[in-house]
Amino acid sequence: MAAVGLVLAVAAVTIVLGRRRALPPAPPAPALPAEPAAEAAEPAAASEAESAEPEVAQLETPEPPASRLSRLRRRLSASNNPFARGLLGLLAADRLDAEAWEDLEATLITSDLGVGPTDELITALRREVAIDGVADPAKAREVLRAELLKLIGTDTDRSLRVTGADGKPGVILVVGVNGTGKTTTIGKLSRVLVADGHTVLLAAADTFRAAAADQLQTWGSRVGVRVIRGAEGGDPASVAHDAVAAGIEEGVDVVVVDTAGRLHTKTGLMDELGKIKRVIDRLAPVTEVLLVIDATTGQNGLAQARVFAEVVDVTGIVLSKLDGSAKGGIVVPVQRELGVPVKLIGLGEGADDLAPFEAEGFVDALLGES
Ligand SMILES: Nc1nc2c(ncn2[C@@H]2O[C@H](COP(=O)(O)OP(=O)(O)O)[C@@H](O)[C@H]2O)c(=O)[nH]1
Ligand SMILES: [Mg+2]
Repeated sequence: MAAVGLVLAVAAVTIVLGRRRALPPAPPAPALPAEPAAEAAEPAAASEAESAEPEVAQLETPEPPASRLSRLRRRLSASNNPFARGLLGLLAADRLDAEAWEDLEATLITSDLGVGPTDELITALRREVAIDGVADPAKAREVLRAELLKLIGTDTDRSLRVTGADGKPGVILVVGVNGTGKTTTIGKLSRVLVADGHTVLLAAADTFRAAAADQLQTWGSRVGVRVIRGAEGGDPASVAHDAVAAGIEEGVDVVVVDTAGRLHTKTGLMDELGKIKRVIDRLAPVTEVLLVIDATTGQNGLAQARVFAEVVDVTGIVLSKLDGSAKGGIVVPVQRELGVPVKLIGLGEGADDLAPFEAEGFVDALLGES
C-alpha cells in the first residue's frame, strides 16, 4: 500500500516535471509582502522556494490524501474540541439524570450542533440509552456513534469532481468570505491533486490584493504547480479566463480558481462571481464550486456562507480551521442548511493539513476510537 502510494507520488511529480519543461518558465516569485502573519503562507517554506534554484530542484512530495484523517484525528479529539468533550462527558457519567441531560443539551448547542440536531440527538439517545436511568458506557458509545453518523450522513457522495468532459480540464471554483482560508485551502488542495497524480494549474483571480497572488504562488511553487495571475486590481474574470484557456491548451487535468471574498453587497458579489463563472463555463464547465467556511466562526460564519450559496451553485463545503478551538458540531447544520456535503476539512496551517471528509473517520476521531 505504502509502496503503491510512493510510486504514485513519484509518478505524479514526474508528470509535473515533464509538463513544466514544456511550459514557458513561470515568472520568479516576488518577495513575500510584509503582510500580517495571518495572511502569509508558511514563511519558512516560502523562503526555501524562493532561494537561488526555485521550482524544480526543491519540489515537495505531498502526503497521500487517504492517510491524512487518521494522522490528523488527534486534532479533533476531546482535549481540543468542546463538542467531543461534551459527548465524552455523557459517556463518563454513571447516572443519566435530568441534570446530566440538560448539561449535554447545553454543551451540544454551544458546540454549534444547532437546536434541531441537538433535539434529535438527545431524543434518540434518551430512547436508546436511558430507559432505566443508568448509562452503560459501551452501549451509550455505540448509540452515540450511530446517531452521529445518521446526522452527518454516511452514504453522501463527497468526491471532488476534478476531471472535465471532452478532454477539457475540470475547473474548481473556490469561494467564501475573506479570511476563511480559501487561498490556504487551494494551496493544500493542489497538493492533494498532485498526490493523486493530477496536473494542476492555479488561477489567482483574487486580484484585489497582489499579496493574494503571491501567497498562491508560494504554495504552487512547492509542488511545481504554475499560477496564472493578472495585474493588481485587474478583472478577476479575465484571470480566470486566461487560466482556463491555458489549462485547455496545455492539457492539464484541473484548474483551481481562487477568488476574493469581499462581502460588500450581495449584488456586487453576485456580479463578480457570476461573471467569473460565466466566463469559465464558456471555455470549460466549472465542475466543482467549493465554499470555504471557517469552523471557528460558528453560526455567524454559516449566515455569511448562506449569501455565497445564494449567488453560486455550491457543490461542496470545505470546513477550515477544525483544529484548535473549533466546535466540530458545525458539520451538521452546515450540511443541513446549505444542502451541500462537507467534502474537505482543514485541520491546521501545515501544508498537508487538509483531509477528505469522511463521516466514520470524523465521528471516531470525536469519540476517541481507533
Ligand atoms: N489553524 C488553521 N488555520 C488555517 C486553516 N486554513 C487556513 N488557515 C489560516 O487562516 C488564515 C487566512 O487564510 P487565507 O487562506 O489567507 O484566507 P482567504 O482570505 O480566504 O484566502 C491564514 O492565516 C491561514 O493560515 C486551518 O485549517 N487551520
Ligand atoms: Mg485569499
